[in-house]
Amino acid sequence: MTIRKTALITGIKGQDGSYLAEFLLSKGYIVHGLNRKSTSTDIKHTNIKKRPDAYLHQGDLSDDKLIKTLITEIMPDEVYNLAAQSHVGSSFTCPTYTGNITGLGTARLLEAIHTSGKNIKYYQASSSEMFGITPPPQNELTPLHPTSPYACAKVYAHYLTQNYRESYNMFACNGILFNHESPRRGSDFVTRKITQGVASITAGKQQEITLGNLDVKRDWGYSPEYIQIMWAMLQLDKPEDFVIGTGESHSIQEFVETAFEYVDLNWENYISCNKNLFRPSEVNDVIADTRKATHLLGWKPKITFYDLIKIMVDADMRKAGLESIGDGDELLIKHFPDKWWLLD
Ligand code: GDR
Repeated sequence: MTIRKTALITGIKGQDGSYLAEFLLSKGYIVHGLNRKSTSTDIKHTNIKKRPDAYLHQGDLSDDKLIKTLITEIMPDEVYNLAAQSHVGSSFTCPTYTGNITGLGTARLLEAIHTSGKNIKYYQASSSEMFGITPPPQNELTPLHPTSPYACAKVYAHYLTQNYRESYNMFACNGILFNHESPRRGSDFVTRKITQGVASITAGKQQEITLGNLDVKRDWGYSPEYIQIMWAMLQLDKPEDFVIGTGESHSIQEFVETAFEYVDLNWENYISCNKNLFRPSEVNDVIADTRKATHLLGWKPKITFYDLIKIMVDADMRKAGLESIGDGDELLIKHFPDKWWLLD
């Protein structure tokens, strides 16, 4: 008889958390998830809730007692720490909250795991934001130079994960993930704000999209691919840190141009810029150097920048009550015939 594994996912209602839950359930895991009351993303997590092997717990990473209780009562085999105050722009207006959840929340989890006495494998959602102004390409050895309270909190969590690994021989990995998006991305992140706006403009329900800095560049991939590599890291023989991305960057303007082109509109008629949406300091460009992940994990992303935009626009067209253009859905079926998540 095979023994079923149990996983605890913090941030289970977020984009990555919901995909990861579905992925682990499809692999036969029992999944516990922590989610905070106010999660605002429009995730259809009902598919998680309805599953007999999935359990949702309400609360957040500021609650020491809850974290300890969850770890000691569930005694999971694997913990995926995906919860965070994850909006970089907002971290400038709520730095202490960001530090408490994104930084100290990690300390609470690691300590609860350490004192549980069980060999629990731990995945920490580290971020390309930690590289800040250090020029691309960036890999596991690139110096960190964070440029936001969010990134500073992530740097603390990143080093603490390494520290618990080295001090207590814990199986703890940092996945330094570059931007990864999907139709489940919250609409306060730039990609979804654009694709939702494009669909809404096409439906005649919106006149324009107001954005901040269009010149900055990001290395954007597709979230369902990224959560599978989180799991793969915890299946290795020894814990390591990995950079995960696509290896190419594009500007916000290129994203805008491509999304409008897909629905046959000229972006210049629909975009306005507002300086108030600029951040006090920026990460100008990031490009993942993923040679280590390719070598040790077989990492090779299938969905390109252009595919990602098609998938996201198509999903938002459907949500706006329109016919999707079509290529996006075809791409998903082609690349993921054994698709374990629902089409959004
Ligand atoms: P990011 O994602 O900060 O890279 O962090 P986001 O989509 O918020 O911003 C990307 C870039 O777009 C510029 N931008 C705008 N951003 C938003 N949100 N809204 C706008 O209107 C807008 N206009 C321009 C931003 O200035 C920025 O440069 C994401 C998060 O998921 C983090 O939690 C994660 O760690 C990193 O990706 C990797």
